[in-house]
Amino acid sequence: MTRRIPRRVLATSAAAAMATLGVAAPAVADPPADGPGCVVTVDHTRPDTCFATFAAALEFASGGRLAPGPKNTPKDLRGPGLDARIDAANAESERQVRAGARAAVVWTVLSIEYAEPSYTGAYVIYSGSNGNCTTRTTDRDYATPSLLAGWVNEISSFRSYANCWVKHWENPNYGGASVGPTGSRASLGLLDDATSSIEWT
Ligand SMILES: [Ca+2]
Ligand SMILES: [Ca+2]
Repeated sequence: MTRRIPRRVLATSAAAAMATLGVAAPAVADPPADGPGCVVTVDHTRPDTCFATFAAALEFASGGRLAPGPKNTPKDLRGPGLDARIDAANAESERQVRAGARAAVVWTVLSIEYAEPSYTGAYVIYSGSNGNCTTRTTDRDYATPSLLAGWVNEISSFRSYANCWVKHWENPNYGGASVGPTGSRASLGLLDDATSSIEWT
């Protein structure tokens, strides 16, 4: 797990993966709010989808609650207010899920995984359709046994939402070394550029 892939190779891989989805790959150093990125729905209730801007990706990930517009300009959807706006959208999703409104399909933002430390660089937004994580940390509320093409051994930081703590694993299918579960981390430490699967608990 000490093997490191040169960043140039990773960038090329990510570019190839995203090109197949019709979206130009982000420069790794781009601020997260400005660049293209992808949304992965971990329970596979909708396809992985990539967008040209962070605002568009967040709109999809939040089920339209954080749609670009007068109340959600790109400026609002980044910076210090971002976490609060995602939390508010997730709270409404949670309320609907618990009220049994599943027929409408409710989307919850689970975490944003970043390619660079301190929540910068290319990003993937993970979403789910079953509301918040439970407070118990020994269960598995959501999980993905593998990562989007181009993202293996790439994640360097993440922000968690929806009452989820995140556990990063070295190998696919939750094998090898792990970090977490914890809330947001500006650095993945042992698993910096070494994650291949993720659990949300
Ligand atoms: Ca990285
Ligand atoms: Ca839990």
